[in-house]
Amino acid sequence: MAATAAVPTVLGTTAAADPKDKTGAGNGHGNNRGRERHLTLYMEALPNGQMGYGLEPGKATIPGPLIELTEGDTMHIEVVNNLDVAASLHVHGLDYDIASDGTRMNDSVVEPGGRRTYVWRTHAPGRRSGGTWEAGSAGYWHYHDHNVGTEHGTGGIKKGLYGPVIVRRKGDVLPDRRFTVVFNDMTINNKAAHDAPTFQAVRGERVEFIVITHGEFFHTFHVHGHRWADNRTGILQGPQDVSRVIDTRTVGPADSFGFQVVAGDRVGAGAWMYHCHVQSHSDMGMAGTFLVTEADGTVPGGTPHH
Ligand SMILES: [Cu+2]
Repeated sequence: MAATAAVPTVLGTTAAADPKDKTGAGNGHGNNRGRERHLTLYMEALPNGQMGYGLEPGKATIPGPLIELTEGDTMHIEVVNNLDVAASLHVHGLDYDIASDGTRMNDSVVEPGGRRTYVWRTHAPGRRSGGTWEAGSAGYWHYHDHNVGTEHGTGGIKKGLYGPVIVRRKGDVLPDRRFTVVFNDMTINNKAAHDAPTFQAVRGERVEFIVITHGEFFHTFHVHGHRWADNRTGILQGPQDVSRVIDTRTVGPADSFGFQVVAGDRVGAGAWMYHCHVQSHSDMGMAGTFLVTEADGTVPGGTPHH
């Protein structure tokens, strides 16, 4: 059976929580007091000239660890640069001061051998003092280097310095499994063509995909046999929810989205393909397997072959 891709996860519910619950200072409207959390990320060289983020020295992965927060949380991330080039941590979608921008322009990169703490804040939806409605931070986001190669991190991203972020809203349904798919130029998660990761689940499990694109191209994420609502979570809120139900979505560079499905729902276990649906891209190897097994581990039709 194919090995399942494993990326470390920093869960909102367990890891790295600081019991000292603070007042939510800096969270804007203050009505959603989250936790102050702390994390260390190591930027490290990987084989074949690649680079990654990891939670421990020697444990870097591509993509980097999945960092999961709940609206209101503040995450303090101390980044240790074990690379031989200056690099950084830049996040999308969250709240941060300019000192946590992770850019050369704002003097917030980490020199080789150095450390720097970046602070990410999140907030719940609410009404501004002026009366306008403000969206919350909840969503499928991502982080990446913004310095290696060029001042935009073009080289760092290409080599694998990127990772997923999920911000939950209180009360969101939690998945049994989380899978990250990053279309990076013509690779999936920087894997060689025709060697895309296999994501494995048992029929009936609630599975979450987070899909991110980097690099030079637009892609269309598609998974066989499963469909989702094109809203924040992928789950319809009820019969009044008019979100489109889709099974393919276009993602351009730095775009990200995510959704939850029930593995094999109405279609059963099987080796279900997922792939970029730009035909030449899938033909060139941007395709992998969402392997849904029965509870006993078997797969109708057998395990995938190429
Ligand atoms: Cu593509």
